[in-house]
Amino acid sequence: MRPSRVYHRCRVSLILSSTGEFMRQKSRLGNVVLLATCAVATIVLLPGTARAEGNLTLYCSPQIEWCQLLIAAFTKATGIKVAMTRKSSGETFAQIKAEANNPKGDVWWGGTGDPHLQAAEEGLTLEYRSPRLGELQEWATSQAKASGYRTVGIYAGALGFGYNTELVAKKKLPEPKCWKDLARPEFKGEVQVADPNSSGTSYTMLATMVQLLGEAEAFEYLKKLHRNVNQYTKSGSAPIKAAAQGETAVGIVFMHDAVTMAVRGAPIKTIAPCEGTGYEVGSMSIIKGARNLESAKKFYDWALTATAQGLGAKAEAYQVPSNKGAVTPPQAPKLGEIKLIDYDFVKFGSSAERKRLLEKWGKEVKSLPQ
Ligand code: S7P
Repeated sequence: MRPSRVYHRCRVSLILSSTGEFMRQKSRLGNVVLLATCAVATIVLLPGTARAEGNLTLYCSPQIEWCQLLIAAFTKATGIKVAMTRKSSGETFAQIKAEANNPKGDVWWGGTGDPHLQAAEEGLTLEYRSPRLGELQEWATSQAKASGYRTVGIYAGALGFGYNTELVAKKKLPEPKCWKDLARPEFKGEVQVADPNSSGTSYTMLATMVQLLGEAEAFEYLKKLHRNVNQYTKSGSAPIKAAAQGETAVGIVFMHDAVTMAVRGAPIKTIAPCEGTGYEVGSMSIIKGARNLESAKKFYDWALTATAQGLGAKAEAYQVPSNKGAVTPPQAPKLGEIKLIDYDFVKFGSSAERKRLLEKWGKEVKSLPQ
């Protein structure tokens, strides 16, 4: 079975945590074969009741809890066994590109839309028109049209930040409400954000600033912000997890990731920045050269259903689903009430622009002393 090739590179260390959703899933499924941890988590699920109906290798970019719930439900519905790896959006794009001559994944599910569009443009993903396209919101199908049907929107979410109210009060910091507040000298060492090379969240921030302020002013802002950043993380949601733990005052993340922390009881306030903000169209693509193409198409069609998209809330994932019939979780930030920019997905998801901005950020921002 192909996934075992993944396992031998990982040190098998534990069967994940003894708490929460995973254990509930474990008892529902009965038969969790193996969970290995290394840089990523990889799982093979063999539900007791379903007949083996094929295999699927899934590259998953959203929250691990959602990825796990999704594959368990898919296997239960179809009998198709899934080997899943969770990595951030930029990292998954880099992996698919590196594997282009010998593709190992079948479907890339979730993660910000820009690198999915870049993968489409670079011919790394396959054209597929799901019969379910008609059930989707216009913002999801326009992603499909823009890519020549090599990707499709599965959810949306606005960028923002969250802060630890207790830490901000304790340190007597002003309550941040705007992007410009995060660059103020009082916030030195108090802000955490991911590295845009690995993280789709952080690339969304970079592209948002360029669209909101114009490129020259955006880079001046990012240089000032750099002085306040205590760490550039690999994963986009890590900064808000750190804020929830009291390790940083502010985490720049998608607003729904901050909501998840608040729902779990952390003293996190979610902010839609006063100047306006960008957003993502989380996307899904079939990888060109997929070895399990039939399973890939079945997963793709299933993942667009209202039922599959309704699973997000159960995993405390509060993005807005793309199927018009799917219920938007009440906790999801209300996109209609947020000052959203008219994010140019075609431009900022293009190969040349993404490469150029990332290189420029590396040279002009990351390399500066703090
Ligand atoms: O945590 C959910 C989410 O914010 O993560 C996805 C993102 O690609 C993964 O994070 P990074 O690539 O930034 O590490 C988003 O698409 C999704 O909404």
